[in-house]
Amino acid sequence: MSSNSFGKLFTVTTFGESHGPAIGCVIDGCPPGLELGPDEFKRDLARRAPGMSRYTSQRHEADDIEILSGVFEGETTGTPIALLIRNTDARSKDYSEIANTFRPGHADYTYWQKYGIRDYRGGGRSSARETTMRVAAGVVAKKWLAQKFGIVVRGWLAQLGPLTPKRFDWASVDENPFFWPDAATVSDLENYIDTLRKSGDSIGARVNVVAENVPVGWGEPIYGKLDGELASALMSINAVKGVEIGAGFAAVEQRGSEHRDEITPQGFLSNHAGGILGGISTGQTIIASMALKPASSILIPGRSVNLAGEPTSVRTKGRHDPCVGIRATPIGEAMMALVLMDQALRHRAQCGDVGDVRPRIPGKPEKE
Ligand code: EPS
Repeated sequence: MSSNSFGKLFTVTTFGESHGPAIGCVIDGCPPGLELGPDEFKRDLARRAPGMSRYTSQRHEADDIEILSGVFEGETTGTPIALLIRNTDARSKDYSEIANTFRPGHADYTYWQKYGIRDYRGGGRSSARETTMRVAAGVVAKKWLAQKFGIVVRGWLAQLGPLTPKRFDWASVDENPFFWPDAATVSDLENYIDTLRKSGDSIGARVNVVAENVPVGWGEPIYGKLDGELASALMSINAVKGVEIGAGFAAVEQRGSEHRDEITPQGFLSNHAGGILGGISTGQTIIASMALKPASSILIPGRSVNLAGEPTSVRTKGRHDPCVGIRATPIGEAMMALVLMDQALRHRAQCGDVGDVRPRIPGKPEKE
């Protein structure tokens, strides 16, 4: 009932609070024999971590993974993999002023109403700190998907407030702290965030995530559709307010003759479907996009009420992100990988004996 677990055959349960002693997860259902060591988590955890550039929260977490179980002599054993990260840089006094009130636009209010008790330190369980463990679990899923199928899951920042990239180059994405695909306009983002930070405000963003080389056939109609589970997984990321698959909301203005992806023996001619038809992967690139709201922890005072329901004004001090979208790319990738890993195992369980059905249309070439 409490919904801290995710997946059906490859399940991930996360636990912990932002200012508690540690955060962690338990991954169950991972196939045995996958080589795994603590160092493999470092890259993705560092890509997501706060304090890695001056454009994000200045909390400095080591994010060192301890593997507590499920790995023996460097390989997964098929038993639950428990991962732990100790919190090392929580500064709870920043939150003393909001202990008795609610940040407008934050989960402070709804957690309080639902549970009748709230860990206000760093937002407790509602903090984006929890996404660290999604990224950690995603490392395992990404590795298995890459080894088994050559699947590559990767993403980029597609919009920051009013700014959009003018060019697209995968090489640039890894070379700046924004995951921005256009090296020539990175300085626009830097200037924008510097000015925004001085004003004490925050801004929204769009992050795109793709999975290449996904085989045809993954996804379970009707209630386990691949796009349905992907949308749910991406929407479960803190601050996400919208998810699109393929053409997404642009489909509203498209004609059927334009939206449909025509098929030739050489491949599909377009990919408005985002690589999913009827909830099942087509073999094309899976394309998802998510909208992240501007964070509510800002220095500009806003009206709220205190625990007694009396009017008050809230201004959030501390080490906050002016744009949570800047750090969201690895989180989106992780959620995409977790959904795919779970669906891959489920497909193997039910349909592993089906074999090749003709005609099989190559995923490429396609225009995306
Ligand atoms: C967060 C608020 C900040 C961020 C935190 C997410 O927490 P604090 O005020 O304790 O510094 O630093 O991000 C992380 C700690 C992290 O690992 O991503 C929030 O309200 O979501």
